[in-house]
Amino acid sequence: ISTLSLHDALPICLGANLGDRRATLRSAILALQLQGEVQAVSALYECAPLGPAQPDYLNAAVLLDSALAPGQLLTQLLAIERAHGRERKERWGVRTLDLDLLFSPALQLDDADLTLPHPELTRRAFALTPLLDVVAEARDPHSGARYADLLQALGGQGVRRVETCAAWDPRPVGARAPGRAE
Ligand code: A4P
Ligand code: MG
Repeated sequence: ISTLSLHDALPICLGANLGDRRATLRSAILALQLQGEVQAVSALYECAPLGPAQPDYLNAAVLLDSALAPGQLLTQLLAIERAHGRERKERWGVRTLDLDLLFSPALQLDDADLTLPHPELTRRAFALTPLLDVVAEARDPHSGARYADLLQALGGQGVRRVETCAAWDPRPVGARAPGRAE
């Protein structure tokens, strides 16, 4: 029954607020390309931090079509975080790289190590804004509400677009979906 859901493309949010943030996000996307097909890359956003006082984040999102099940993909995301110098100290604290699975259209999960949709997604403009770049019509699998409407209700939360996807997308030009360039 779950065969179909294994092959749904999954949106992933990327965040960095330590070190060369832009280089880290580019490098993370290249690493994600080894896990499947990166079908779309969002614009790049500079975002006020949520959580304890810390530097601003760069945030982005990608849509990854992978043969991995979400749990297996999460294991890979944690490995990519570690490869980029991620250390876990304080909840919601400063980080070189954070990779969060945002939701799966066909699957809701509440496991010890994986919750889908991401429990904070509907409260976070820094995740919803890039998400909508890569899946404009995305809906919350719980409520059916359009994420675009939820984002509008949140207000801006200090999210500023700093680069279009065409300007910073690290994938080779041939690998970019037609129509995505701005
Ligand atoms: N986990 C469960 N569900 C998921 C999921 N859907 N995606 C588990 C990814 N991970 C998931 O994560 C802790 C554990 O959550 C993982 O090992 C995984 O098994 P973490 O990133 O080490 O924990 P954390 O950062 O201490 O807490 P949390 O709640 O995961 O933080 P978030 O949600 O990652 O948020 N402000 C801005 N502007 N931009 C940001 O990107 N990021 C955070 C961190 C805070 N403030 C931010 C940003
Ligand atoms: Mg995380």
